[in-house]
Amino acid sequence: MIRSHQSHLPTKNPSTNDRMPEQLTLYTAKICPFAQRAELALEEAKAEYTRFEIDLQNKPEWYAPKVNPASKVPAVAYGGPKVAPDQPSPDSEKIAESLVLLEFIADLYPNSTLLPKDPVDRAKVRFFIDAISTKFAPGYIGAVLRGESFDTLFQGIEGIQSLLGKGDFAVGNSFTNADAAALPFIARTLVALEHDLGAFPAGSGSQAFKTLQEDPKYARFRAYYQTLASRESFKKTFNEELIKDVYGKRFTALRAEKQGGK
Ligand SMILES: N[C@@H](CCC(=O)N[C@@H](CS)C(=O)NCC(=O)O)C(=O)O
Repeated sequence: MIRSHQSHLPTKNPSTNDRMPEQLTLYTAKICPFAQRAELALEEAKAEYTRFEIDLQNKPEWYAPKVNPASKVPAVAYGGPKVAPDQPSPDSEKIAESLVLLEFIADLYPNSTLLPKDPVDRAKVRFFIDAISTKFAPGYIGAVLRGESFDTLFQGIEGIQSLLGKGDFAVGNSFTNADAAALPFIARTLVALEHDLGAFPAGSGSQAFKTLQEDPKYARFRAYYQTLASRESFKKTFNEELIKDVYGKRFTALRAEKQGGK
């Protein structure tokens, strides 16, 4: 049967008039900060979904042609018949890109706190996400993944701090998409620095971690991270041991190569 586009519109719950989400399969990978964004939003929205881990080192041959032509995680198959995740149906909608998915999940679950109702607060959520994309994430990529100066990372952290309001979260007193966009990058940065696992010279990660832990200048950032890290959604979607293991192997090999090349 050919499924018409119209039939992808969610049905409505007759008592509340809310849209009832259809089946949702998330293609994800524990190591990936972009993918964890979508997992956090789904958990916070208390969504029903099927999680499918993609091995990024050995991606299934059906993944790009049938789910995401860009061959990246996260991606979602939404609607259509309930099928095994490794046999995606052509009748489900395929949606990719972490920030698009955050908006999509908030749209599916309008009663969650992911996107506030107030237009100003919604703009603040989006502005915060923009700061993560343009300031914080480049700092993490530069310092941790490429071994560049820590300056951009510290500037990114100060940038985040300057946007935090009086509430415990990025915007107000509830977990929003701003937090979902930020947390995976902050968590990976802190694990990399604490365990001195990065493309930076040995010892400099630990030093940067000490500064972040002890300098009163970063107290607000520390409190913000504590609030987010204590969420059940985070505990369920973050595997610190795996991150340590993967970063450990990757950066120990890189340092050995650099030493050998001296
Ligand atoms: N802009 C994308 C980036 C997603 C991305 O780069 N994902 C990486 C893993 S963290 C990936 O799937 N890379 C493909 C690969 O490793 O082959 C998003 O926000 O979703």
